[in-house]
Amino acid sequence: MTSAHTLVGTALATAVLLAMAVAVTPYGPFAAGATPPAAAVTIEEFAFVPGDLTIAPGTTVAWVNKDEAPHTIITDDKTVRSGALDTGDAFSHQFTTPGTYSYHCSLHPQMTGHIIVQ
Ligand SMILES: [Cu+2]
Repeated sequence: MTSAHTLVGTALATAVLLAMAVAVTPYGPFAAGATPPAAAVTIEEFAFVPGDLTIAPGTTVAWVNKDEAPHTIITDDKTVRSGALDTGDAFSHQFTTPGTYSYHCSLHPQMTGHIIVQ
């Protein structure tokens, strides 16, 4: 009977729609808008890219080393410092206080960058 098939089809469609509605409903700590802002700096060819990065307070910046050589991230005031990052390694830091943070690589002091929090 075609009417039975239609009924099953409608029930399936309703179930799918319900599942989708549940999937997009904000819930708990993963509610929409609660995802902390993030930004990335890549390290390549002995340079930070981008060299100057402007972010909003609360943003977590992740540096990823794409060079063959190890690199570090250290702010000039030494309040933020990573260990040596090998190829593919990452280091993250959340910046909460507005200001301009100058940093460099301790292994290659000519490598410099700025995180501008505003
Ligand atoms: Cu370096």
